[in-house]
Amino acid sequence: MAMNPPVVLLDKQAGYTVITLNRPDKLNACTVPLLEGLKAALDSAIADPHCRAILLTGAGRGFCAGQDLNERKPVEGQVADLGASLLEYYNPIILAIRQSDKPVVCAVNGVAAGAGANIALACDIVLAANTATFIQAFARIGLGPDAGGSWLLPRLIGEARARALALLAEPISAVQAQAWGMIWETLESDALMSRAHALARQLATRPVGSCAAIKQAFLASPSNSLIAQLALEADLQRKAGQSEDYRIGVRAFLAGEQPRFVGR
Ligand code: LHQ
Repeated sequence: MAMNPPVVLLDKQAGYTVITLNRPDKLNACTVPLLEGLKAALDSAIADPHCRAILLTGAGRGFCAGQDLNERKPVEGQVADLGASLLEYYNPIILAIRQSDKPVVCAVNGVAAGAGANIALACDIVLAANTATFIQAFARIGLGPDAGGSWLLPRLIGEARARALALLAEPISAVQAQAWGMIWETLESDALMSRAHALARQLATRPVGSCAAIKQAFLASPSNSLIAQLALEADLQRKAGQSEDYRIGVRAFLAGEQPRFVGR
């Protein structure tokens, strides 16, 4: 009997891990196995001491079309609990990306819709093919924003644009998304993956304490006062300043050499 290919692929490279959503015929729409596979892949990369950066992408012509609507078809006489689905599957994925100390690069290879768009936007550095589009598709099917969209978007592009994107549910091009500061960079499709791998490799050589301090500081910043954030920065810097990588970085700078960080 032919085996179905895994719906999430995990590929360990030197220093970083590539996670690929793999339902290309359905634009990597999220079924329960895909969501479970993505969470398990993230957990495994986060726990892997050899992994210092994560690269997330999609197979085929789409990045992720959001929830697979076949799996969440309203059924006459039954009350579906989409909130439970968010609590069980989507929210832990967004939190894993944001709360991990490891940088997550997202290579948006094609359309990113609904929760699929917001999974991409939760990542630390988002690259996209210049053919890709982002769609806050929720209002097209009678839903509100989820997977962190109503938190992420206003912070990335400001409230006026975020509200209009959510209410109109129209696609915006990756080029427009970059111009608005929603993502880091757009590239020709055939250059996307080599650039994404290069970035992940570069991040994998960074001192892990720096990445952790950066991610923890940015995670806390939206809900902190300046006073609280200054105190947090001092705490994080105290810890970073005691690391072996700090000693290596400063010694290399003063000697005019390239640092070779050891990851502690
Ligand atoms: C799909 C999907 C899809 C199933 C493409 N489902 N098959 C909701 C509920 C529960 C809890 C949590 O959160 C959420 C949040 C959400 O994510 S709601 C938003 C769900 N996503 C959408 O509404 C987007 C629906 N898809 C589209 O609008 C289009 O497919 C886009 C604009 C993404 C791409 O359009 P095209 O490039 O024209 O491709 P296509 O429509 O022909 O799709 C290709 C195939 O993928 C097709 O299957 P088929 O067997 O006919 O070739 C589609 O049915 C399938 N597909 N999205 N979400």
